[in-house]
Amino acid sequence: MDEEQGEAGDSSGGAEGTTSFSRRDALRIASALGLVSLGGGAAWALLEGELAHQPAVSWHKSVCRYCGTGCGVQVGIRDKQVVEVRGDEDAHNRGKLCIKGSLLPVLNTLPGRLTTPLIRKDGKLEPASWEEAMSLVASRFSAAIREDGPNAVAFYGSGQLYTEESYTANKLFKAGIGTNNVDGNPRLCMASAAVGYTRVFGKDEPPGAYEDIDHAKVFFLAGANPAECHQPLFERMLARRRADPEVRIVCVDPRRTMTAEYSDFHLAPRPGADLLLLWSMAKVMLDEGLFDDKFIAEHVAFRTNEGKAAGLEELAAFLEDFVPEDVEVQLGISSAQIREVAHLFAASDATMSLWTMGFNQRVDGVALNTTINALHLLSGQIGRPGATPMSLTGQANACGGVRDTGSLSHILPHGRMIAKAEDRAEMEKLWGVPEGRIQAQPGLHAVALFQAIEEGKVRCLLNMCTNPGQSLPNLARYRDAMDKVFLVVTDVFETASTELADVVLPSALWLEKEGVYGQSERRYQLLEKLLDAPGQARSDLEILVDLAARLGHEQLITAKTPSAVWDEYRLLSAHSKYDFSGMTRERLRAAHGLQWPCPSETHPGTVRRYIAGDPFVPKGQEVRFYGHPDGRAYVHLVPYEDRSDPVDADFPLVLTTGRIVEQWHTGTMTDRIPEIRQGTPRGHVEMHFADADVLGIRDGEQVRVQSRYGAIEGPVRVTRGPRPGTLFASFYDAKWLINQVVCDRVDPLSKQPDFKTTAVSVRSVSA
Ligand SMILES: Nc1nc2c(c(=O)[nH]1)N[C@H]1C(S)=C(S)[C@@H](COP(=O)(O)OP(=O)(O)OC[C@H]3O[C@@H](n4cnc5c(=O)[nH]c(N)nc54)[C@H](O)[C@@H]3O)O[C@H]1N2
Ligand SMILES: Nc1nc2c(c(=O)[nH]1)N[C@H]1C(S)=C(S)[C@@H](COP(=O)(O)OP(=O)(O)OC[C@H]3O[C@@H](n4cnc5c(=O)[nH]c(N)nc54)[C@H](O)[C@@H]3O)O[C@H]1N2
Ligand code: SF4
Ligand SMILES: [Mo]
Repeated sequence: MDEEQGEAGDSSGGAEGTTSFSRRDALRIASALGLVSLGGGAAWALLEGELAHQPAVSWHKSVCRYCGTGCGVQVGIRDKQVVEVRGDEDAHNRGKLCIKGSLLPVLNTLPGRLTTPLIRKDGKLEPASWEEAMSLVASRFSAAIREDGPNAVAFYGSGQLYTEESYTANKLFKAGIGTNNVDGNPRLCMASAAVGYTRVFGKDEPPGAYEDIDHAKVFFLAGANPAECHQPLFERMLARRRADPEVRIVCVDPRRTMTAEYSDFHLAPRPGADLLLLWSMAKVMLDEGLFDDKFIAEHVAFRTNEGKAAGLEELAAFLEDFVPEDVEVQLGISSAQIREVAHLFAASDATMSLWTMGFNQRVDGVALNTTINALHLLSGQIGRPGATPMSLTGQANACGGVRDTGSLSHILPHGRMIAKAEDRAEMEKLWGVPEGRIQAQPGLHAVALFQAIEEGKVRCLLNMCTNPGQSLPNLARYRDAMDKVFLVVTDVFETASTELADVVLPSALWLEKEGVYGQSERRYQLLEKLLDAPGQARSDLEILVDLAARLGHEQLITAKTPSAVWDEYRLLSAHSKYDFSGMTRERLRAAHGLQWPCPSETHPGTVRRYIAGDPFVPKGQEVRFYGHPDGRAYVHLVPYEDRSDPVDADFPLVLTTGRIVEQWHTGTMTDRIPEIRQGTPRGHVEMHFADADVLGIRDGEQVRVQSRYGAIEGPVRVTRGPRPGTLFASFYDAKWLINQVVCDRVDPLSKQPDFKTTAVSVRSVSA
C-alpha cells in the first residue's frame, strides 16, 4: 500500500494541516480543561455554527457509543433526528464529554451509510435483498459445517456490540453450532487484563470503581493516556488534585503524552521494560517496611511462576533480582525515581492505579497485570475508598458485552472457563443443550483465527462491528488471509474490511437499536432505540436471530428482542458470582446504570467488590476474595523476560502505536466527521529530535519505516513526544495502514498481541 501515500503527504509540515492547526489545538486544550464536556460550553460554541442545530423537542437518557468511560448523555431529538447531545449531569461523568462525545449529534447523519445488503459477484459488491444475502450466508456456513465440522466456521465480534448481541452470537456458536471459535477485538484490547484479574482474584473485572478517583491521594497511571483516551475520568483526577493539593499523579509512559504533561511525575521507561519497574518498586517497599503485613497474612497467597504455593520468604528471594540500582539502566528510569515513586505508592493514604494498553498490549501483558495488582495487595492499597487497582476498559462494551458474556474463545458467561468441565456442564444445563455440546478445547484466539483462515482450516467467518482489515497486527498477512475466507461483514460504513468481504450486511447504528453496555466499573447502562435505521439496515441482533433460524437453531435462540435476551441473560447470572439478576429493564431505564453484583430487584448494586457490603462477602468479614476457594488473592512471582520483538542493528528503534483524542480507532466514524478529519493530521510517525538528529531526518520529510513484518512510507513529525529510540504512530488513517509494520507476537497466556513494541528501522525517502 506504499503507493497510497498521496493523502498522507498532503498535509504541509508532514503532520499538522496548516489551516486546522490552531483550531485543533483549541479543541484539544478546551477538552483537556473539561470545556468540551459542558455541551453548551466554549468548545461547543466553536462547532455550533457548522452543526446549526435547532432546539430539541424531547430529551432521552443514553450512553456515548465510543469508549469504556461509558459517559452518560442526554440526547435531544427533533423530527426523528438528533439535534443535540449533552453530557448527563446526573451520570458518573457529571456532564463531561470529550470531543468525540460532543460530536455525537452528527454521527447518525454522516454520509456513506450502508443501507442494503451487498453480495460479491464477479469480484464486485452488488446490492442484494436480505433474503438473497442471508440464504447465501446460511448455505455457505451449513456446507462448511457439514463437510469440515463446526470448527470450520468462526465468529469475530466486538466490544462495541450490545450485550444482547454478543451473548446471542456466543450462545449460537458455542452451544448451537458447537464451536468455540468465538473471539473478537477485545482480544486485542482487554485479554491481558481479564486473565490478570482472574489469576489474582479468581474472577474477572475490577474490584473498585470510578468513585475511587474522588478519594485517592496518589494516581499511578501506567501505560495509559487518559487525557486523550478517557478524558472525563482524567478531568475527575485533576479535579481531585485541585481539591487537595497533596494529591500526586504519576505517569509511566515512554512518551511525553498529554497525560504526562499534567502529571507530577513522568517516568519514561524503555518500551517493554515496565515489569522491572513494578518489581523494583516491590523491592523498595519490602526493604523499607512498607508492606502491609497484617493484610498479607490475612488475605494474600503467593504462587511461584511454576504455580507452586510460596510465601514471603520466596518473595524476598525473588525480589533480590530487582534492586533498583541493578535494573535502572535496562529499565530506563533512575533508581532515585523508582524509590521515590515506590514510597509514594505504598505510603499514601489511598493509591489508585489505572492502566490500559501500554500494559495490556504486550508480550508480558498478563505479568504486568498480575504484578500491578500485586503492588496493591502487598502494600494494602485495596478495599478502601481511593485504594484500588483499576484496569481501564477500551471499548464501551468490552467488559459487559464480551468479558461478562464470555464471548472469547476460552471463556463462558459470568466468569466460567471452557477448560473447566464443571463450567461447561453447568452452561450446557442452563442453556438446555445436550451434555458435551460445548467443546472441551478452547477455540481460536484472534491471531490464531486469522492464521487458521490463512491455512484454509476456517472457511467461513462472520465479522461483526469490528474492522480487522485495519486493526489487526501484521496486517498485510492477515488481509491476504481475509481475502481467502468466505467473509461476512456487518458494518455501518464501507471499511478496510468490507472491501475484502463476500457479503456485507448493513447494520443499525447507535440510537437506531436498543441494548445494554457494561463498562470498566461493572456498571450496566441501557441505550434505548430513538431513531429508525436508514434504508434496510438491521440491528446485529436481528441478523444473528435470522442466521440462527436458517442454521436450524431456532429452538436454542428463542429470545429474539433485546429485552427478551437481556432477561434470559440476567436471570442466568443468578447462578454465578456476577449475579445481576436484580437489574431489570425497568430499573436500567430509570437509573444511570447499576453496578453488579446486584442480586435482587431491591439491591442498590455494589460499588466496591470483595469488601463488607458486597453481597458475596459473608456477614462480619471486612474483606474476602471469594473468587478463589481459599478466599485469598494471589501474588504471582513472574520473572522479567524480554520477549519483545528484538531490537538489533537492522531494526534499532521501537515503534509504539496508540490513539489521539479526536479519532476512534480505524476512523470509520470519526474520520468521516469534517471537524475531526480536517483537524487531525493524516497518518505519520512521531520521532524524538535526538534520533532525527543522528539519522539526519528533518521534520516533515518522507520516511520509510521497516520492520520484520512490513514497511510503510509517510511523513515524520519530529517532537519531544516519544523518548529517544522510540517512535509513535496512530492507526486511524485508512489510507495509511501502519499495522502492516506492527508485529503479531502475543502474550503466551492471554494471547493478546503486542501492538506496543515493534523493532523498526527508519530512513529518509525524500531524496
Ligand atoms: N480518543 C480515543 N479514545 C479511546 C479510543 C480511541 O480510539 N480514541 N479507544 C478506546 C480503546 S478501545 C482503548 S483500548 C483505550 C486505549 O487507551 P490507552 O491505552 O490509554 O491508549 P493508547 O494510546 O493505546 O496507549 C496508551 C499509552 O501506552 C504507551 N505505551 C506504549 N508502550 C508502552 C510501554 O512499553 N510501557 C508503558 N508504560 N507505556 C507504553 C503509549 O505511549 C501510549 O501513550 O482507549 C479508549 N479510548
Ligand atoms: N496499531 C494498533 N492497532 C490496534 C491497537 C493499537 O493500540 N495499535 N489497538 C487495538 C484495540 S485495543 C482495539 S479495541 C482495536 C479496535 O479495532 P476495530 O474494532 O477494528 O476498530 P473500530 O474502528 O472500532 O471498528 C468498529 C467497526 O464497527 C463499525 N460499527 C459501528 N457501530 C456499529 C454497529 O452498531 N454495528 C456494526 N455491525 N458495526 C458498527 C464501525 O464502522 C467500524 O468499522 O484495534 C486494535 N488495533
Ligand atoms: S470519554 Fe469516551 S464515553 Fe466519554 S464522551 Fe469521550 S468517547 Fe464518549
Ligand atoms: Mo481497545
